Amino acid sequence: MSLTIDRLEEEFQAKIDAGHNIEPKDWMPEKYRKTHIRQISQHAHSEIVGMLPEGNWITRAPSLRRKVALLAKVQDEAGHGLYLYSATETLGISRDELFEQLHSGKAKYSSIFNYPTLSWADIGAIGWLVDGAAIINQVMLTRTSYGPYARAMVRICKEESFHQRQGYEIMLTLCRGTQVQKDLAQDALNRWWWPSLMMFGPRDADSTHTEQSMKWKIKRKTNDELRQQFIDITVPQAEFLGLTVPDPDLKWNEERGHYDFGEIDWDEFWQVVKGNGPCNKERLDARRSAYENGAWVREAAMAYAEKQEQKRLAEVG
Ligand code: FAQ
Repeated sequence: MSLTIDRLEEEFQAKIDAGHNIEPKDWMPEKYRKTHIRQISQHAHSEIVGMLPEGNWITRAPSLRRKVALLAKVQDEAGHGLYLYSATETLGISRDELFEQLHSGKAKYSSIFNYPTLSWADIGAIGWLVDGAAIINQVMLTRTSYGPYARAMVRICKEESFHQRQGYEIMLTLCRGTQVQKDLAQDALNRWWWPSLMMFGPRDADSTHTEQSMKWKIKRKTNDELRQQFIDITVPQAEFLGLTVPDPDLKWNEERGHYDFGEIDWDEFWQVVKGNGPCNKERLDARRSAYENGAWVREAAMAYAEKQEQKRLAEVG
């Protein structure tokens, strides 16, 4: 038995090394399946929890144009959640189980969504920095080894790049506006910069899953590599806006060809991951109550689907 598993694992690894995708009905090691359930469902949860900080500003957007764009963006995040929950279900876990894991606090979602959105400029900063960080992480995931995840990521990345431009345009407008508007933009950058760097996860040296995930081509780049890539791209964008990145140690390193940057507050990161961030409780309460209040919609949809199926069966005879 163990010989057979060893052989299957060898063949599995060879398939990945040769650059082939793994599909739902293919044999896969149990750990590969579980790693994907963990990562894709955390990603799905992040998308739907991520709707909350931005949803907070829909009714207060400064113009109809901004309101329409923000509504569309938040709706896109719901769509991303749907694709990702569907991709997770191909691994043999039900939607109900996934929601139970989120609502009970067992499943994680991205630390970034546990911070509050205090001003309209935060909507600009989220689009620019949070979607910007998400794209850098997710472009890599369009080539991840699990087929349904990789395919979902292609469309998600296209939409995220539109979101990033939407955010940057808000920042640009504020920075070209009055001093008060520019101050709002700077304040938003000050509060969102470090949490955005934390989105990429712990340092490589402290990452539990990176080594195995790189071997299985779930991840194509490490947390630290992606974080550096994000900083190198984003610092010139901040300079173009005329804003100051809140890191006194940030400096271009000619020799490395990258920016050097200051120490991230890892204690804050782990506190937020463990549920002690500024908005963790509020976010989970909002998700739980949305789920409970939506029970009648799910029941009605299921009853309708059942009725349609009975009708179809009666017609077939
Ligand atoms: N927050 O060993 P690693 C978005 C956990 S979507 C919370 O390095 P891994 C769109 C990690 O789960 C944003 N927990 O883990 C949007 C693990 O704990 P576990 C979400 C974190 O998986 C924009 C432990 O730490 N994106 O923004 C975080 O190899 C605007 C050790 O870490 C994705 O989910 C964190 N930041 O690498 C929506 C992308 N980082 O599970 C609305 C897919 C780490 O053993 C508005 N995910 N942890 O208990 C990934 O690429 C990876 O899962 C990483 C973490 C890179 C996030």
